[in-house]
Amino acid sequence: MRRNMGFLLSGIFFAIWVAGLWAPGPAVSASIELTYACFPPAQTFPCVQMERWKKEVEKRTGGKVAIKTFPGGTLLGAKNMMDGVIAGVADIGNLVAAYQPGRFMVTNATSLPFNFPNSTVASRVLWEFYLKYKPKEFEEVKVLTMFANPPANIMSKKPIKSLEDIKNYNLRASGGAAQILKAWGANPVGMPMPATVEALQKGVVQGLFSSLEVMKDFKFAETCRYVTITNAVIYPFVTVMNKSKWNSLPKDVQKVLDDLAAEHSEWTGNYNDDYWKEAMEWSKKNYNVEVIELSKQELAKWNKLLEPITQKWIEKANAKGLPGNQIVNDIKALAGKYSK
Ligand code: DTR
Repeated sequence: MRRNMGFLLSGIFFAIWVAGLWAPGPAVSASIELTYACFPPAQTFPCVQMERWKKEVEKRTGGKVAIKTFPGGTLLGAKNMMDGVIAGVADIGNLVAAYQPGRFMVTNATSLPFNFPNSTVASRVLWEFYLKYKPKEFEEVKVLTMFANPPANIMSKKPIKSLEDIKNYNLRASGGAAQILKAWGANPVGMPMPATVEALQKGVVQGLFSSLEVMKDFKFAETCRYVTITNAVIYPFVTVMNKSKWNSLPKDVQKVLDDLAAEHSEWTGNYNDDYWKEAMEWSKKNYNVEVIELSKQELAKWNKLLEPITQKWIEKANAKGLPGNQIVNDIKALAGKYSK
């Protein structure tokens, strides 16, 4: 009886296994396959938005397009994303413009200290600003969408409550954000986000300046038990596509990607604005992280120190033949429009 049962069960398992092999594939097999590279680890928001974008494109093209995603810098890293996409190493890539300040000067105007209230507003501003200026810096690629992280704050090993506390303190930041730290008297150390994990462990830096979701996603809460709220600046993220790959796509597919651009920018903003709060709850619960709010007078002192940064950028832009004043005024006007 037992033996018969044994035979019966193995028969059932065998049948399931065979059926698995014969299981029909997806109704439509994709005729266009695209690769998409993202530099930080899979759990971080740049990769979360990548997976959402992939899903939407595959759905909206009825399965005609399939996207193979490469999180964690497995295809291209933070600093070679743009060149890698131009060269066709990946068809699509997501980059942080602030990691190459000189190369993306117009787009990086959005990472001047404008005090955007959140990621959604900053993302919408960024996309509309791009559509208006279509800056030359992206001439060699097709820009698929743009979005911003939530405003940056200080995460540190010691409490920072005043300009005295931040003086000569080694903090990691990149691009425009580094200038902000400098203006406050800190010692900015530039590197892309993934390199920060080791730099903190080795003591090369004592903290970092970025949006707070990284407290959970990179487990910075383990080493940085203090957060000082400054909300000074965002970093612009750009999704770019190889131009000849874009030109080879059928018109209906191009339309799906174009129609998704603004909506996806806003989706990412909303996701970010919810997620950083969850990450901070996690950080407080697991690591007792203390959040420091500067007094109004103290914050006014900090903000005052940032004023020359925008002025300097305008002069530099003008010297390059760019409409510096107009760019800054447009960003401020868009921020006002979307903050309402
Ligand atoms: N603030 C930028 C960009 C950034 C914010 N969160 C993440 C997560 C993963 C990669 C980059 C970023 C920065 O500090 O680099």
